[in-house]
Amino acid sequence: MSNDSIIRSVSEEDGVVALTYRTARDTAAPAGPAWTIDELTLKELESLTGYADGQAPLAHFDSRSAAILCNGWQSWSASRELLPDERIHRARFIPKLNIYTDRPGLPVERRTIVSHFLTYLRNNDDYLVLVSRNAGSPPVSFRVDRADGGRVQILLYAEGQSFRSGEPVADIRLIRRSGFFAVRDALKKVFAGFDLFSCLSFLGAPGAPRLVPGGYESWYNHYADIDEGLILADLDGLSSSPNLVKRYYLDRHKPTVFQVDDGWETEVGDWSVNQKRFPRGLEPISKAISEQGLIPGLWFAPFIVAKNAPIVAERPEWLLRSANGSPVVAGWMPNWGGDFHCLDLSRPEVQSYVEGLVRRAVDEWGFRYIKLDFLYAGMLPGTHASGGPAWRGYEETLRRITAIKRSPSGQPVAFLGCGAPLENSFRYLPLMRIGADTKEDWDPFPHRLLRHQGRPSALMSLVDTVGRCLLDGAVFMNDPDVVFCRTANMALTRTEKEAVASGAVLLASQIMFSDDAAAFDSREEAAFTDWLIDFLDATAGREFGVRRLESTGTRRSPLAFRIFSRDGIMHGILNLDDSPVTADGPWNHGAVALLDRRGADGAFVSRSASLFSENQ
Ligand code: 9PG
Repeated sequence: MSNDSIIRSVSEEDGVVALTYRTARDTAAPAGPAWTIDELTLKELESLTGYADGQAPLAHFDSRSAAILCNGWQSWSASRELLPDERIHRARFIPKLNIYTDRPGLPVERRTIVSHFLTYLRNNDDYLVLVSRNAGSPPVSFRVDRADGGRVQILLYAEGQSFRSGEPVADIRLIRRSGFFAVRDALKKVFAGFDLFSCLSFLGAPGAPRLVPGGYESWYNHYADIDEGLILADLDGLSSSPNLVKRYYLDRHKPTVFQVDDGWETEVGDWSVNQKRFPRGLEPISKAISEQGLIPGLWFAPFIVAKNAPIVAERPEWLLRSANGSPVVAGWMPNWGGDFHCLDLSRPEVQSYVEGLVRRAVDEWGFRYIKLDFLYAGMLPGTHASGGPAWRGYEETLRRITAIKRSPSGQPVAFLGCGAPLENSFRYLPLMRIGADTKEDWDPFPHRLLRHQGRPSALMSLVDTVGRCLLDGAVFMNDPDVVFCRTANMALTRTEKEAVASGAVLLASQIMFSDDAAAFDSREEAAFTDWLIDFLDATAGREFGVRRLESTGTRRSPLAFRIFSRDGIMHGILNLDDSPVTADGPWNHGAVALLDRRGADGAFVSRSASLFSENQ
């Protein structure tokens, strides 16, 4: 133990080791964003897992060569395994973009790997996992150092928090397992006590083996440029053309979401309805959606405030401020007037205000699926008026919002988290965006040049979908962001669209769609929609795992992955690399292709997905 104010105790259940930390005396978290409560060598971690299984000695982990998971702080922060020569970049030229993705005070580092909530070391199929079973405590970060045989520091973001003697501080679970599904099963067990998913069951088809919420959202085609006419036209379009939502959800009588995204509000921070765009308000919109048999959904970013929003002048004391009294900069968005700010969620009156916004949307406007976005801004450091650590106001606010469980007529309400710090959110927002925004373009300039992890990009979004796949169904119902079928306003090739759809269908849980269904293009779009529905049906009810493709001796390891079903019947390759990759697998031994994107040379083409089945 590196810290004498903290006591670690070790126990073991079902082959999972619990490292529980308590204070040895009354203790205040030190000033600053990171409190190191423990440091363990890889050797110590391995010997702790000697409890597990009690069987033949397990393979040793080599910190120099292992793949190590770097799980980003919030939904949009990059999440991927890193090989020894790999790292995650921070944004350059516009450093403010890093506010979106950094854990405050603990950005991604060059020398070590900083992973939040969850990390693992992986050698081939063997995993050594560390995860924080957070039941209401400071968020945990793992700083993993490959040097000197390997070392893991456990860091808390607890600034401002005081602990009584003996109070729990952190509960870390250590899991050593062979195989993707064994790890996910262990995670499921660790988090089972929270009963995370029953509140979402109304979004799934009754009796279906898997919960696959889905439907339409307005962002990824019109972006913020929406109004009543356009939203109602998209709504009508859904039932009038043979689009994905109609054929896979509506025609099969599955619960279907229709979510209005950013653009309805007067201004970010002024959550009145934009009168120019929605002169009749939003009630007629939600009514029309409900009458078509869909679940009306609405976007909010309730913790952030644009500079010009009236609340800045009306309630200056509600803004979170830094030590010098100026409002904390919560991010930068040119369309919102540049820098924007955030609310001080430690104030009960701010909590009531935010809760009231959501209550109005549910009780008066009629929405039952609420996308809560830019949530990271609720955990920024600042001079919180009621004192205490940032996570506490954040959780209390989420608790109050998500206590809204029913509409006035008694129908259930669901929440989707987005841009959210994962660890302090899962107990409130089990339906969660787990990656950067996707885009109708693979990885466009100039954003790629900026190296912003959270840039809207089909590639970045897919990398995160892979990186967080282990959490899907264990801690979150993962929302991978939308799939695209359309051909208008589309820079993705057919093969790239297949890769986007395969990531969503096989490696995550929600299937949303933003296409303009009224403009359905009968030839190409119908062909793609046909393929996607066949693909959904062929893979339905199966659980899939993913693993980085082993290096083939090239200079650089390709950004490519093996995909495999739990029943061992389906195998494929997701090649996100810009070069083709070769790999051996059942496709070389008679398996039937569901999707085959091998070139004439037998290599899997760049930016593609392929899937094969051994079921004749
Ligand atoms: C609406 C959008 C959509 C989208 C959300 C969120 O890191 N960034 O710069 C960044 C900015 C915006 C953003 C995501 C990342 O988009 O994810 O689905 O709702 O807001 O404004």
